[in-house]
Amino acid sequence: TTKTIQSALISVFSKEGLEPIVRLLNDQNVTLYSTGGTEDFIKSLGIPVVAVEDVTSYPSILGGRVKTLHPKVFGGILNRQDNESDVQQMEEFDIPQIDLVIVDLYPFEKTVASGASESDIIEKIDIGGISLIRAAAKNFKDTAIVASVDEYSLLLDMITKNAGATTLAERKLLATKAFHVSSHYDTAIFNYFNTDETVYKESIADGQVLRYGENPHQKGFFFGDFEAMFNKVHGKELSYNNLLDVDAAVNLINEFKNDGPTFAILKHNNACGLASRATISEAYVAALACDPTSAFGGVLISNTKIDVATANEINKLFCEVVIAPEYDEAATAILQEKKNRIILIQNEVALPSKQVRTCLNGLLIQERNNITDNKEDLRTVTLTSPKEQEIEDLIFASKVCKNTKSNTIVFAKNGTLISSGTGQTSRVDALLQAIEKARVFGFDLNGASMASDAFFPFPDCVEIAKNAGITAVIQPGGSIKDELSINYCNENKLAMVFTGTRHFKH
Ligand code: 93A
Repeated sequence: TTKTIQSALISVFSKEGLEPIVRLLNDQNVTLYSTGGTEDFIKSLGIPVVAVEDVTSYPSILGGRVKTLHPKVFGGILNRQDNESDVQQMEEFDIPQIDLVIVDLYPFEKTVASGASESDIIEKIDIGGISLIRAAAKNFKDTAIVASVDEYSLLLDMITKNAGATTLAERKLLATKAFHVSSHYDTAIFNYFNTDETVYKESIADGQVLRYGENPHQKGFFFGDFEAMFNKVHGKELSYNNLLDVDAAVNLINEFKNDGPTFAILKHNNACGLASRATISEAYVAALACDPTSAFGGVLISNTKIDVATANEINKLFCEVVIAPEYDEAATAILQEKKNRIILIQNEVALPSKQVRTCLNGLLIQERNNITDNKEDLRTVTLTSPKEQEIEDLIFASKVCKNTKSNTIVFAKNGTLISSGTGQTSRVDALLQAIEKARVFGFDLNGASMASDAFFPFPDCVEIAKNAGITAVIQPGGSIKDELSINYCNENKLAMVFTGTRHFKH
């Protein structure tokens, strides 16, 4: 699989950086083939080079539009050296073997950016070069491709290291980089033509055109396989905002996959109700009690089958979406009474391991937050240890925290979300919001547990929490001022555990 380079076709727009490569190849007695301007450049270095025209017996025609596009060139690149008929045809048609292709494409993007005229831009759509790249990359088993100046140093390394030879793995790596170049190039051309997003809708045949985006004046699209994740049983079309809430709901309920019956209610991507109980109808009632005001128009999700009792309770509420892994037949019938209500059956489908969002003029990509805090991760840092029920509640609250916009503070008690502060610019604000919400909905915070998505830089949060009735705290820890919060807890008999894992969500 290691191949010694004996011949190379070089066709580059920019001649920069080419000299050392050409010299090295020449030192290794590689036969060089080249196109007009590149040929002149190589000749000017005093290095022998064969004109492509001499291989094809054709001149460059149509003002250079057709110079390398010829069976003798592409045959030399695309032939399979372990294929008998290929080998025989190479001989029959007198096709020279080409082991290495070096291309630097016409600078399409630069030409567009320069404000050139349409006809100048069109001339800068490289046809022969892109074909050379794709052909050589396709035949990486036999041919090496360098599709960009950026890969010159890599090529130099490869051929100096191996005395003019490339390995299969190296050629495959070069091919991967080459397809990156060619796909980027064609995307740039597409974007230039698609000025008014003319073919946007058609080009997302696999995607879904939404009624609109976040607001009615914004267009919106969904790329994904909704049907793989859900069976839609009933209801109107999902909106952009519905999809975001459904995503948040699925992520949240997945944390409770292995727990008993658990029901969550979400609004604006955050939980406004969540409870685990012996039955799903009890869980629903407890979840709704957390914040019945916010629940109006919310997205509901259950980790288990929805029965008739639960459906009857849900039916009293105006809600946008109901999601569950299963429904009793009669329960579906009840939920369907509201014409627009969206009813989804959630299938067991893994979510992508990476999360993507736009950032400035590019993308931010990150791994999904795959850590769910569990009992084994907890390190008690205070003299007082959390009681058994508190440990359950701390884990429960931490799972909600992880799935709530930062900064966030979550209160939980007896498997029930009591209240939370969500998406605040300060942690104290999140805490005060949670306390106020608990008060408004008539909850007693005495003996409740508190979770924070990130550490406390000051002891103010534990102090305010303590005064509100909180008895146990879960947080990642890791502030240089952790001791201040720990000391306060010790002086006031609060239990606090560290998880070591921060759960920011922005
Ligand atoms: O106009 S093309 O699309 N037609 C071709 O057959 C062709 N072959 C190579 N442009 C073509 N090229 C491009 O010419 C290469 O991608 C490179 O950018 C440029 C090198 O031309 P020269 O060697 O004449 O400077």
